[in-house]
Amino acid sequence: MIVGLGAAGALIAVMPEPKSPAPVAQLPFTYAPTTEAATPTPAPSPSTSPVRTSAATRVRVVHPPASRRAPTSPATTAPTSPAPFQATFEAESQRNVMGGQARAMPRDDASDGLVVRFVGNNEDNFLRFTSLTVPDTGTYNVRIQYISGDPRDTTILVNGHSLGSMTFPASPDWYTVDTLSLRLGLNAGPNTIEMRNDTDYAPDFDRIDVTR
Ligand SMILES: [Ca+2]
Repeated sequence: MIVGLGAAGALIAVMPEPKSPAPVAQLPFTYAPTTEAATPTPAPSPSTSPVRTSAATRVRVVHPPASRRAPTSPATTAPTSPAPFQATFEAESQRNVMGGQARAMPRDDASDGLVVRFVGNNEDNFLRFTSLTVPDTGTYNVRIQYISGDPRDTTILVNGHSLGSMTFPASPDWYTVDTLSLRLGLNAGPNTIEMRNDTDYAPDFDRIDVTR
């Protein structure tokens, strides 16, 4: 396997075979499946406090100290870290490409009540997110929500570059969403992420959350 970051920051990975033993451990990104079908936790706001539940319930607004407020001076140079970013991309979006038998179907537990099923088992049956737009070239947290009653392999291609095959662990059942998190290099502007398995079925895909 050859892995590296291209000039534009896109993660480049070359895997020779679609199914190799323990493929996940060989991949150059964080692999952190969780069992929660959670909605991304919004960043805490420094300007509010939790609602008090005393007899007289009220909301107290706390303003940050002057030193933490946004500077009023236009003299800003060399930011120390990129601005936080968060976006959600539904698998069933009409902007995506669902090849062959892949199609959107209802699942109560899924985001917006829909997942894309029947991805894989043939080279024609794939799902391609076409508009994962990010503000800057760099590395992002990419969390994939999916449903798969048994462990299933999927080959992921980022902007046409294959990351090789990885195994999505089994979700609790065929109706409950699970997540798999990766760290991927993306380019400023729209990116494509494609899910496929030419020889066996892949999971049902719900959505992708991209954060920084
Ligand atoms: Ca969905």
